[in-house]
Amino acid sequence: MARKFFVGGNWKCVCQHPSEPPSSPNGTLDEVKKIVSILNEAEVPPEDVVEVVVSPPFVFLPLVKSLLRSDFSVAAQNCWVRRGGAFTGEISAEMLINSNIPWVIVGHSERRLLLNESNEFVGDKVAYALLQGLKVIACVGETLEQRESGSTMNVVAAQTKAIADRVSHWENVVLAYEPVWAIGTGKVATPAQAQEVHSELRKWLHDNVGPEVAASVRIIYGGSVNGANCEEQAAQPDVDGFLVGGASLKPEFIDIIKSAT
Ligand code: G2H
Repeated sequence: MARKFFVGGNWKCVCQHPSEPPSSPNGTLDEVKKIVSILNEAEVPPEDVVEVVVSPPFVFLPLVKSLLRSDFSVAAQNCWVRRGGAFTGEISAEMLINSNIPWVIVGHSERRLLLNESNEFVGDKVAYALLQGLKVIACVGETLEQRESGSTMNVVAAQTKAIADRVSHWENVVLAYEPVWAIGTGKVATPAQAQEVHSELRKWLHDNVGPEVAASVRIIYGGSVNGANCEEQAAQPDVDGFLVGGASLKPEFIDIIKSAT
């Protein structure tokens, strides 16, 4: 079953102190507009070949959505785990839907590790977001310590199981395998390392969810993807695209999108 290549740009929260020279241009309105105009002018493969979704910080989401070319889409970087209410600082799935934001990233390792989001909490969030009609980029991945102790697949399977236990329809889920040791470090997983985990994860889905889901769910790779390493990664049979952080703010994001072909 053909899986459409997926490229996500995770702009994170890279605001810098004004006294520092800018290295990541997503901190101000002007910089955001500049990134969008570069994307809008780029020549990329058509929508039926690659799905492109960018994820700016919440405050820029409506602006980016209004300015962005119509063949690209937008994602929030998080949402609240349940129905909205008295949860100061949170943004609910309902609000995203009401604002016509179609996608949300859930379970990024920065939230799992820094904000103590557990597998169960992430699973609940994925299920609730899907129920409200959002499409979800669900992130999984092991730390360096876990990889070195040989538990990569156990960790990734447990993270995926917490989602599978709560979700019965996978059409609107993209799984992002992001080894924590490769995130923002410049230390990208080798294509063989990525392929190994992606294929094991697909096998896990086959055995625990079903053959159709295993064949159709897109498993994308994230962690120091850039214009120079994307081609080789994209050539792996179980790598269905990328979730890109740092390089999604740079012109090389276009090269990463082009690696779909
Ligand atoms: C992993 C990735 C984007 P980067 O977090 O989700 O970031 O490409 O900067 O490693």
